[in-house]
Amino acid sequence: MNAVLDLTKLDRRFGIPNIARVCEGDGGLTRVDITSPLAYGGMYVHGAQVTSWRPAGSEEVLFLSSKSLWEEGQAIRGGIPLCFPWFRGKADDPHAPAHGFVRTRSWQLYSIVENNAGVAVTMFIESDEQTRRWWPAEFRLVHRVTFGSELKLELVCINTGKTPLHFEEALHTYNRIADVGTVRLQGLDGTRFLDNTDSNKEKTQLGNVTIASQTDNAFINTQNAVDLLDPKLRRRIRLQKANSSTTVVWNPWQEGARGLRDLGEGEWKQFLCVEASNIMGAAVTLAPGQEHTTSAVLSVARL
Ligand code: TA6
Repeated sequence: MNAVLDLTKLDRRFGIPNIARVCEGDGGLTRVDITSPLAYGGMYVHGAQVTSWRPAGSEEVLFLSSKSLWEEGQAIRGGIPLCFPWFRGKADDPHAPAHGFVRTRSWQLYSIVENNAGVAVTMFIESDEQTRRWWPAEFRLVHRVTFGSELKLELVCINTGKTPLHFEEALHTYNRIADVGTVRLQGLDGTRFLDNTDSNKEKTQLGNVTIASQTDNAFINTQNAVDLLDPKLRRRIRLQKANSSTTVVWNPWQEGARGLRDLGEGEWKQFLCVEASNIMGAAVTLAPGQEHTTSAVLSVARL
């Protein structure tokens, strides 16, 4: 009964009639649903994770696995997971959760505001005894997402401690596509990348990125916008970013998908992750009291 009461209280406090409501999502997890004239969308309090964005006149832009787990301690497979304060494994602790600990924690809902750009949902998480177990740092992390004709994501990290913070971060976006073997990614021609399928060897991208096998590339020293062209869905998904020096491109292909129990049969073909990030040599250092905002804007257009 308490859970229902809590949801009713949250919806009464934050909901906007016919525009935004706080409701029970998959697995009983709390979700904010957006139903505005500019866009429909969904964002879970679990991991402050966007799971859906459908601008008016378009189809769903984000991929969500049919086999995703919906429980504390597990990341939702799809949408836009937040990786913080490390990316992939933690260098000094093989037992630490992959991609950090914020995508598997409940955040706090701070505000839902309708503005000219759409509906802005803000959630935050702060350091506590759980986070200190993995990372002895004091921080506040704010995720502000504006659901409109574009999807704007802002991830703000504030160093609330007395010592410098050093962290990696990624907006791990799962773009929904028809068939990964037919798409191409424009905007990274000539860019250096670290190939995680080849011991992170440094290589140079020649022309568009196309996917014909397991791909896990961290493009470095790039602030470029990139266009994901999908001939079958006849659309282009554009990622523009700010204060992000790396762009990760990932698809597990068939062999990598075998190890993902939370991915439906054959669903590896239906997404390509393109991630605004600051990882490896581009990790961020913040002095006490300083803050850093990484932002990304997704937009779609017909091909
Ligand atoms: O972003 C690419 C990547 O780091 C890959 O190496 C792969 O591990 C992927 O993230 C998915 O990670 P996850 O922990 O969500 O299964």
